Amino acid sequence: MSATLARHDPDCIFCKIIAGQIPSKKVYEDEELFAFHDIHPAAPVHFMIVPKAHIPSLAQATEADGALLGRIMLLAPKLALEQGCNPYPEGGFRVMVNTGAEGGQEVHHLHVHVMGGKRPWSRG
Ligand code: IU
Repeated sequence: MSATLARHDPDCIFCKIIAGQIPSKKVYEDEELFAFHDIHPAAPVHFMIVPKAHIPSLAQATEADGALLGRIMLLAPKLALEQGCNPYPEGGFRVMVNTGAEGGQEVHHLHVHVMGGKRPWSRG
C-alpha cells in the first residue's frame, strides 16, 4: 500500500471528495495533491488545495511532509491565475490554513484555502 493510501480516513469528507465518492468541482489533481472549489465561496475565486494523504491539520504535519507543503504553496499561484485571479502585484490572492477549533477549522483534513478576485470580498 502506498503512503498516500495508508493515510486515508474513510470517515473524512475530504478523503471522500478526493476518492470521487462525493462530487466536487475539481481544479487540479496529481499523485499527491487535489484541488477543488469551495462549496461556499468567500471570494470571487475560492478553491482549496489538499494533500491526498489524510493529515488532520497543519498541527499534525511533520518534517516528512515538508516537500508536500512546499508543493502546495508553489501550486497556489499557478492555479490562482488559471482560476481567474489577476496577476501580482495589482491582483494576487490570499492563502489561509485554518488550524484547530480556535483557528476556525471545520474540516479536519489539512486544506489550504486560496481566495482572490476583485475586492471588496473580505476585510484586511
Ligand atoms: P475550514 O478551514 O475547515 O473552516 O474550511 C472548510 C471549508 O470547506 C469551508 O469553506 C467549506 O465551505 C468547505 N467545504 C467544501 O468545500 N465542501 C464540503 O463538502 C464541505 C466543506 I463539508
